Amino acid sequence: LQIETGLRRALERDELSMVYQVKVDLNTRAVVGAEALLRWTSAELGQVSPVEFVPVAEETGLVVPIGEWVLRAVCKQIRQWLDTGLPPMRVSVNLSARQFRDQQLADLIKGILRDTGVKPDLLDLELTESMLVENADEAIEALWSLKNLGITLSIDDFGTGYSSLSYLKRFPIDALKIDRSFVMDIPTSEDDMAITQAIIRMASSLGLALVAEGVETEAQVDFLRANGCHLGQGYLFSRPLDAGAVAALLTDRP
Ligand code: G
Ligand code: G
Ligand code: MN
Ligand code: NA
Repeated sequence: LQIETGLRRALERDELSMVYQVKVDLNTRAVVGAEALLRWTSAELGQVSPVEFVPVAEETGLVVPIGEWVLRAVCKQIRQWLDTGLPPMRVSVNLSARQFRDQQLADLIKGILRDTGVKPDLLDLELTESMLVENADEAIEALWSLKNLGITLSIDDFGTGYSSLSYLKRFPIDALKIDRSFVMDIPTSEDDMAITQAIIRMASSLGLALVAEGVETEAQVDFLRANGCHLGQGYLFSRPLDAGAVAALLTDRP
């Protein structure tokens, strides 16, 4: 209840902010994009993790105005990075199930892109498998309405849900993100390595880009590269950073 009450006021009190975690090319370590992650610093509760408040936002419907704030904040940030002369970088936004089911989502995003003057190919949306399998035909329609804007679509936490191969083929998606739970125990868990290899082969045969999540060690990088996964994200490369730190990171690199 405390979370709900606080969350209702979070927007007007300006308690929400975004941090960004980069995605890198595992071969060159060049930054190829970033994932936007929401942060809430509550006056009463202090830092609250999205793991705690996103489900509450989802249940109460607050995720709709909050999700709109996130999309706008991220596009404004992309605009600002471009205006300061940084090279264009695609940013991924995590979408909640409720936002995805909202018929107005595509129009909302179209308006935000127009208002901020951000080209659609600089925006990516991360969805989860469970959002897609529940009502596959409706999901495909919703995916196309987003895809037709010119943005890209990724499946987050891949491997933890129940996507069948045939569904994956029907969805107009661009990328999969291998869930951190499979990456974590490389190179000790034979099972996780086998699953990771299977996901890499599948993504490759479906022509999908692939990002490994939660990369923390060089041994994981070696395994992923050797098996054909060329993009990664994780604490080994960078923790989530505020917008200024991201700009510094991009500027520091030759
Ligand atoms: O790194 P972090 O603790 O921020 O992420 C925890 C979880 O919260 C992840 O599952 C992430 O996808 C989710 N999350 C982070 N930011 C957002 C957001 O803006 N919207 C939604 N719906 N989920 C988010
Ligand atoms: O569900 P989603 O993949 O969006 O979750 C992103 C979450 O994963 C965020 O909470 C982020 O801080 C966390 N995260 C990102 N990289 C790493 C990592 O290398 N190790 C661990 N343990 N968590 C990570
Ligand atoms: Mn994500
Ligand atoms: Na993820």
